Amino acid sequence: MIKAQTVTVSPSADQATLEGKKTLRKGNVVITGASSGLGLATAKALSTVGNWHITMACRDFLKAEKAAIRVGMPKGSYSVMHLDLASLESVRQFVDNFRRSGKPLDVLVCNAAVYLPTDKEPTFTADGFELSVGTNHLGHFLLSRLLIDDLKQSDYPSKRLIIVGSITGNSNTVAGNVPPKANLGDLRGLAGGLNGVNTSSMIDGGEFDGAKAYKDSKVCNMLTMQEFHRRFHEETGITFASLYPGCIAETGLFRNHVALFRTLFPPFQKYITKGYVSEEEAGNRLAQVVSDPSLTKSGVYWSWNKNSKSFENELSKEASDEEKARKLWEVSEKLVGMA
Ligand code: LMG
Ligand code: NDP
Ligand code: PMR
Repeated sequence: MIKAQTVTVSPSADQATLEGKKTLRKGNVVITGASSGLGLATAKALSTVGNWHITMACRDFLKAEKAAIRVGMPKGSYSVMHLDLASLESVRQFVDNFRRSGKPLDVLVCNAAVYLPTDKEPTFTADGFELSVGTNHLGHFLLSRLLIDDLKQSDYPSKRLIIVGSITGNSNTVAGNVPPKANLGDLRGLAGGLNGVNTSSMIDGGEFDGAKAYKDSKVCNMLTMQEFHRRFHEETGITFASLYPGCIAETGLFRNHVALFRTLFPPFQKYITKGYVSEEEAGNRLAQVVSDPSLTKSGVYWSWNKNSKSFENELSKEASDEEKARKLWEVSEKLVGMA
């Protein structure tokens, strides 16, 4: 059994005031890919507030432990649990282990991702799905489909499921029009299992393109958030949200890109597009979506303006297509063994 920890918080920043209570137990948040970049910065931001316990769901246990210590997360504010999103078996094991920890689940953040822009040939997850869509979308899809039951059971006043999206998956922006553009087509490749053997490794059935596969996976993330909202929000009161945290041009996401890109990209974003944001600032933004009492609206894709103020952003036509979202849900359920 867990012992509920109570902390007194100032009424202005207190989610419990939503319920009219004076104290609130610690919130329990699971963040995937918290060993670097945005996930780590978010974990750090939440750990310093004091009223969160962060489960860092990471594929590299030691790297995550070291990272938490390096950024100064207080001991006791976090635990590291193994999760490899590129294996459905590992996702199921993580869910079992988390349940065994006895912690309630109050907020789940699907943050981890891989980006393979320079690969000429596809690589695959343990289950044979193309690696970027397999990790970024299908691994998270199974994780959140399973953990929705745990979120439902939590007695926390503001329960949330957050799936990180991006501007590059939205073709209603300049960034979303840099080729190769996201396009899920009629999902024929996904329906075939993305295995690159008897079907295409790309969702739309086309030739492998790592940069496109990443952008497609982000469209899947944003569609999944909305489909969750339609299926579960009214019944459960859970807040479903996605976001574009800004261009965090120096994270590990670009580790596989050519060296020239890694050198030019940060100054390009800082001085030309002005879309650049530091890891720390981006972490504060995602931490807001986790815990800010004013960000409880469900079905929303958050972005931030020049003054770092949040606003509800508009998604592209494809990233808000209800029919596609429903089809994506059904096909994904089959692929992860939930249908
Ligand atoms: C490709 O690689 C892969 O080949 C492809 O398969 C696919 O995966 C794709 O999107 C995924 O990526 C990327 C490759 C081409 O990028 C590079 O290797 C070059 C890095 C390009 C980085 C983007 C920013 C480019 C802007 C450069 C400006 C530098 C600014 C420094 C500012 C300092 C200010 C003090 O990627 C591309 O698609 C990019 C193609 C365009 C690159 C060339 C554009 C030149 C634009 C010129 C701008 C002029 C700016 C001059 C700056 C003066 C400032 C005073
Ligand atoms: P990072 O590469 O720094 O972080 C990605 C994290 O995902 C790492 O912790 C990585 O683990 C983890 N990860 C990768 N594969 C797996 C796996 N199979 N199982 C478990 N964890 C895995 O990139 P960012 O911080 O930039 O990316 C975080 C999120 O932000 C992504 O969803 C990305 O799409 C999104 N985003 C990023 C933007 C940017 O400009 N950087 C802009 C918009 C959105 P490990 O440390 O072991 O490698
Ligand atoms: Mg982009 C005009 C604004 C803008 C913004 C906010 C981004 C964000 N980008 C913008 C513009 C441009 N980019 C332009 C004009 C170009 C052509 C020079 C350009 C190029 C470019 C490349 C090659 N941009 C990129 C790449 C990548 O490899 C990154 C990518 O697509 O990753 C999938 C990327 C990004 N630009 C962004 C953001 C946020 C990314 C990366 C991350 C992501 O979506 O997760």
